[in-house]
Amino acid sequence: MQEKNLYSIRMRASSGDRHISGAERIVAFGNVDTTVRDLIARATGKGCRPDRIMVTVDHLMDTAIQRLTALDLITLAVPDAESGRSAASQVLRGAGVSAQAASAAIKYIGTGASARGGTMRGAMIMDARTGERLEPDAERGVRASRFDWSDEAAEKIRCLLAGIGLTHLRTIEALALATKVAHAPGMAAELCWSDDPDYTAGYVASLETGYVRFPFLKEQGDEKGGRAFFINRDGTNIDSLIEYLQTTAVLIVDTGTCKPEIDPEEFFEERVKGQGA
Ligand code: WAQ
Ligand code: MG
Repeated sequence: MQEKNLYSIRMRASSGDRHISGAERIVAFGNVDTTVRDLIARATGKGCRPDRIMVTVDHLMDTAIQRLTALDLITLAVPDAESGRSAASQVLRGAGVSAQAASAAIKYIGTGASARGGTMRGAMIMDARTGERLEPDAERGVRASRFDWSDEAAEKIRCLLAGIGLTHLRTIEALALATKVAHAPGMAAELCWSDDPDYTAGYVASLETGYVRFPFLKEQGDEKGGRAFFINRDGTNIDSLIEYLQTTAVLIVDTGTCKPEIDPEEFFEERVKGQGA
C-alpha cells in the first residue's frame, strides 16, 4: 500500500429512513475505483434495493493517520443469549463498567435504543459508572468512521481467523471498528451485537480485555441490535471523543493474537489469576 496516497471511502445505503448497510475502507489511490464498485455491489446485493446510496471519498493527509495494532481476540463458548449477556456483563465489569451501566446498555440494545424505540444507525455513548446516555442525538447515535486494515494486516487477520473457524466478514470489520473505538480518549469499553436477525454473535471490547466474542448475545430471529460506547466521564471531553470517532483516520497495520473458543469459567479464572500475579 503506497501509504502517502490513502483515501477514506465511506458507503451508506438507506431506504426511506431505514439504514440498510454501511462500510468503511481506507485504500491507496489506485484502488479507489474498484473499492467504490465493491461497496456499491454490497449495497445492492442480497436482494437490497436502496432508495439512496451515498459514497464519500476523501484524501487523507499521511500525517493525520493513526496506525494501530488490532485488539487480541477470543471467543467465550456460551450456549445461549441469556448466558451470553451475563458473561458479557461480567467482562464489562472487568473493563471498569458498573453493573448498573452494563445492564442499562443490554436493556437498551435488546429493546431498541433509538429515541423512537427502534435500532439506531450509530452507537449510544454511556457513562461507564451511571449508565447515563450522553450522545447528542439519541435517534441516530454516533458513528465510528474512517478505519480499515492495511492490505498486509487484512491478509494476516483473514488467515488467523480462518485458522480458528471464523470466516465472516462481519467479524473482521467489527474487530477493526472495535480497535479504533477502544483507542478513543476516555473510552472504557464497547458492547455490540448485530441487528441482523440471523447473526446472533456479539462482543465486548476494551484495551483492558481485548475483543471478547460471544456466539450468542441474542436469539436467532431477533431484529434488535446496537452498540454502546462506555466512557470514563471524568476528564473526558465528549466533543473531542466524538471528533476522534468520526474523523481520525485509523489504519490497522498489525494483528493481535486470535485464540480459539474457551469456556467462560476458564476465561474468568485466568483473569483473576492474572490480576493476582
Ligand atoms: N459506528 C457506531 N455504531 C455502529 C456503526 C458504526 N460505524 N455501525 C453500526 N453501528 C451500530 C448500529 O446501531 C447497528 O444497528 C449496530 O451497531 C449493529 O451493526 O465477532 O455486524 O453492522 O463475529 O449489524 C459483531 C461481530 C457484528 C461479532 C456486529 O453490527 C463477531 C455487526 P451491525
Ligand atoms: Mg446491520
